[in-house]
Amino acid sequence: MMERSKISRVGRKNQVYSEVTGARIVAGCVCLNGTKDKVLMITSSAHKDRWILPKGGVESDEPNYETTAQRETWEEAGCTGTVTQSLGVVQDMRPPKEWNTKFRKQIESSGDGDTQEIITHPPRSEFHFFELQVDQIFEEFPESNKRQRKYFSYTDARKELLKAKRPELLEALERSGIKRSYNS
Ligand code: 5FA
Repeated sequence: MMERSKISRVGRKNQVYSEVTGARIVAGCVCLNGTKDKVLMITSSAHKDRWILPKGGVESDEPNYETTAQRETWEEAGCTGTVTQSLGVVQDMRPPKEWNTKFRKQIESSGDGDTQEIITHPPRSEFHFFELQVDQIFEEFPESNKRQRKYFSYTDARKELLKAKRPELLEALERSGIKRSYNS
């Protein structure tokens, strides 16, 4: 039984980072309704008009990513349920903040066709996603006065994640078993 705390864990003190790439390790859930044709989304706290999926930083005292994913889903979306499958890892591959516009343009135009120079960078974050079948939705939860929450069809969720420029969250949704309707 998952413990439903009254407040969110805050701060980055116990945040876990990848030993290999230095990426911040994050876990979250694709929360599906009973008929698997809707996904529960929340608004981002940084951009209140953008809809995203519940997720957050893995902390060093947590036993596994599934526990973090369910904790974050409770704190941010106020729902509990059963994890039905792991959706693997998706990454935030935005270029590092230190790469200024001029440098990025140089990289994009580098290479003469034959010898394309490949310049890579590590991911900023790695997201471990799980599919969760929603059992219960609560009115009051730690971030209920900070976020909006709503169910979306696959088509509408896809639109929102494209609008929010979150390809990694869209990839997690695509890997889930959400039903895609043929006529929309
Ligand atoms: N962030 C912003 N844009 C991103 C992108 N396109 N790809 C990947 N990561 C991106 O912002 C949360 C964090 O995600 C920010 O630190 C930002 O650098 C990064 P958000 O995803 O818009 O969600 P939020 O504003 O609701 O943030 P919180 O839930 O409060 O924070 P976290 O998701 O970091 O989780 P936590 O604080 O609960 O551990």
